[in-house]
Amino acid sequence: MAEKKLNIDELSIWDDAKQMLRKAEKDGVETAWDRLQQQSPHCQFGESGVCCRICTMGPCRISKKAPRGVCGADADVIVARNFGRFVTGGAAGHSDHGRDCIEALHAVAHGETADYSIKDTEKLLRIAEEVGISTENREPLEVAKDLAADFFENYGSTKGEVSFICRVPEKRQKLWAELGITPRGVDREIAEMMHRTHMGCDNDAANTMLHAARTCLADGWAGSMIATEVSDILFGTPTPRKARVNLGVIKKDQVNILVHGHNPIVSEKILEAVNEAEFIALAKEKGAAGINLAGLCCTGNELMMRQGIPMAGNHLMTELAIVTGAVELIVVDYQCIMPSLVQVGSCYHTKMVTTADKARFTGAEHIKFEMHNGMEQARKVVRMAIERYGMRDQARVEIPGEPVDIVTGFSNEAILQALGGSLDPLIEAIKAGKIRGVVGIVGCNNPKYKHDYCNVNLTRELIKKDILVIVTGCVTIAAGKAGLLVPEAIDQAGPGLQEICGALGIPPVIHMGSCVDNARILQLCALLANELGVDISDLPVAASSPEWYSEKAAAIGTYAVASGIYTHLGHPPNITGSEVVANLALSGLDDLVGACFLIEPDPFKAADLIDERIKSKRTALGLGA
Ligand code: SF4
Ligand code: MSK
Repeated sequence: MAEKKLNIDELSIWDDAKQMLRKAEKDGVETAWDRLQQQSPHCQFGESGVCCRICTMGPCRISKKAPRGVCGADADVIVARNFGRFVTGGAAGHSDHGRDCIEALHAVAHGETADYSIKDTEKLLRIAEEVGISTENREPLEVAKDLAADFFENYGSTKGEVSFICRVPEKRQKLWAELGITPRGVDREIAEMMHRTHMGCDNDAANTMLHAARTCLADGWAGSMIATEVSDILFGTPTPRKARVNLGVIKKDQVNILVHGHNPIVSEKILEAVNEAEFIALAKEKGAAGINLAGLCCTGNELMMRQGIPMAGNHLMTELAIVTGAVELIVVDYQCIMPSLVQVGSCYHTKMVTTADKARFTGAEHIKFEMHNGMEQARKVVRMAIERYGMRDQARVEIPGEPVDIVTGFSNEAILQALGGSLDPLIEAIKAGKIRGVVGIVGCNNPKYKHDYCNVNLTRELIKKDILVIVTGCVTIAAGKAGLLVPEAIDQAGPGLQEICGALGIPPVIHMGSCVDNARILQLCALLANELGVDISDLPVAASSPEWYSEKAAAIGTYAVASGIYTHLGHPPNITGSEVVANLALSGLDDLVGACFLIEPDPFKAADLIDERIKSKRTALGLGA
């Protein structure tokens, strides 16, 4: 346990979190906040990015006294290399998730699985046509074979450019070509970044940073975009629906199963299994009123967007969900799953089950999900959860609060439908200044911040300024708990946004999905730019990740900037040790790609600065500020 007692009231803005933090303290459970205290203060060399561990002549740390590593690399080279590898980790995570989705599509198309199928044939055919695959007089499964093959090729190096380059506005395509950052293939850019950052290879910081941008563009416009589109094809394109959020969705009298991670390939099967009559009967036989499935983080977002399954919490709520003492089993796929969940689970009766060979946790039970056995494995998981219900100590159960209602499911297709089939009403509202701009707030939690303080306050401030907010990833739960994801939240918006969202019956904060689904926002920006005949960087739009923590969030920020979207982060990546890299990120990129990063920890100041940027873009387009 931490040496100094934590001031729990300072750790989160939420009552459910604070109540569970008090219970964790009482139950002797260590959380991320305790461990942050143990890890503080952080190493300054690491934090500023000037620690290099790339070869065994080092590790080297750059300081005034020792301005170069053993090989002669200076702070600029070391910081750029570290940043390049950092975002490459994120691009690899999203994109490998995308590859798993293609494998599922391939298996369905080739008849290798009875457990998965194509749920949105119209989208399959539409996407196939979009990337140049003929659909005329062809069976959907034949088209699916070709689409899977095309998407697999997006990972190699033979295509020359990724398939969804066809969505990118022409001006942007030309700019990328001039800069040499057109994404060619996911694996190619990732491998090249690892090559460039080997000792004695790319020793020009700006050049390394440009390849970092290219690698992230391969994530945004290929890996993530493919993950999103294939998930829609396999599991259905989201449409608006109601759902509920916060720890109150966990049920005292039911078998509680939490899904955590990112890929719907596992969580969709778990959902099917919990609805099977045999298991509901078994749960009742064991004394439970039923089986309750709830989500965490992004696989929760995926299930909520498509199926309306409730969300128990975001990144920093994952340990606290187990602290309720009412969770029988947590089943995970990959990414953002704290290793500590095994230990927290062992303080109660909570079993952790892993499903992917690439994400195993010591102490968890491994039930490997493959294309041919998804349903069989899901049934094993659900049966295991039911069997554990009898092990629950009801005296230790404490479930805080009542769930909050939200509306979810805003895919681009759903938005277009809400607008009557064309973007014109949105464009007219932007031109008239009723919607002054659009900001995508994405991403995570980080215990270095008061949990969700920045996420919620930035969202509130922007809608007050008539800026439509789109949320994805863990910010979604924050916005939902704050009551911002329901149509009634227009009361908190400016008059223009109130009028437009009120007329459409939609919330002023729109939920668009998980962290890979930021690709939906890229596509929406491209559609708007194409419609207006401008580049993405000309639009009154911005992105933000106020409480980010992950490599993936940094990759998202980088592909947003390289796509022309001004991007706010609450704190910088580990780049402050190099003036060259920091200046490039904070201003230099604006000259190169028409957008850059803004770093501002205060959500109120950040809202003003984003507003300034939106004003300048509106003015340049000849619109009123
Ligand atoms: Fe040190 Fe250079 Fe090796 Fe990095 S690559 S550890 S700076 S010698
Ligand atoms: S899960 S990357 S904490 S959004 Fe996608 Fe949440 Fe950030 Fe992970």
